[in-house]
Amino acid sequence: MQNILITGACGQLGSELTTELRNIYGSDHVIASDISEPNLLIADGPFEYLDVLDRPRIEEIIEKYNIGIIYHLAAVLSATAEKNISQAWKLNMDGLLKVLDTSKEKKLDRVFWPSSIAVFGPDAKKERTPQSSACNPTTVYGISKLAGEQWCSYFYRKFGVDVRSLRYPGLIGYKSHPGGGTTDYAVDIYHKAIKGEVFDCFLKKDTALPMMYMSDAVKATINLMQAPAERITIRTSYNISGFSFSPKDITASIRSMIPEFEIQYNPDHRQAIAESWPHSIDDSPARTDWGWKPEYNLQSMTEEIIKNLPVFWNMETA
Ligand code: AKB
Repeated sequence: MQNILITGACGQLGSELTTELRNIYGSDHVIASDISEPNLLIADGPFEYLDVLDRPRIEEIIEKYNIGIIYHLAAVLSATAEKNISQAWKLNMDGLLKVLDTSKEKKLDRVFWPSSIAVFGPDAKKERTPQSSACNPTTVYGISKLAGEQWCSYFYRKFGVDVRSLRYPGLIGYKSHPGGGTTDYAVDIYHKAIKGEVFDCFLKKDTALPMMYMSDAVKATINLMQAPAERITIRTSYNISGFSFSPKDITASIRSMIPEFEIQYNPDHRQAIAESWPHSIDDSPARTDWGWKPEYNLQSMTEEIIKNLPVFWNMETA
């Protein structure tokens, strides 16, 4: 069997995707890699230190483990990217190019790379943004994701690299922590609410953004990667949608379970990033091509997180 390599496996998506892929294919077949120490979720299987800018090291790991599939997740997210433009560009672009070129040279079976709703800029349609709406991003992160999509399409057309991609909305989970995104508030808010603390929100109360519960994001990623190649008609990146909400909406959802929860609003530089993005996404091609359908909505996600986050904290400290 060919094995799977995940870069950026200690990140928010990487940790939960590694766990699920190990459930499906067996721990020994899924190699987690990152520049950070493995966290609790991914500590039960093979782990390699990997800086994705180090191409010889990527090749060494591919050979050592007979890697056939890469999930290349290592990236700098939107808010952090605005603070360090060149480092974000280098990691997001050079990292992707090294993975794509190595995949071509080593004739890997398949590659996954995450894009984002950040490819859309202020002139895209705001509601139910279609797959082909104007992509004129105004953030470094968005520019890197848009360029990355074109590189994926190029490597597919020119060299036949079977690279597949999703434009993730904000991802929300309780088992792992986000780092440096504009949608991160929607994870932190649950931590504060359960601890009984006031939440200081860096977005305005009516700023609606597309979001998705992490188990839906993991399911979408694996479904896309398992789909027969002939079902994949989009080789840049697929729109996918879960649900949309504003800080005001998530507050109401949390208050349905924790009525005393308090929030205050102090918008910062991330407000401008959020305002440049769509409010909601039309994901018709993903539904038609490979059967995408989310399971969670805002309320079912809130209920699951509020029930399980304290249990997870106990496991972390045990
Ligand atoms: C971010 O906020 O940067 C990410 C994203 C929407 O891609 N969560």
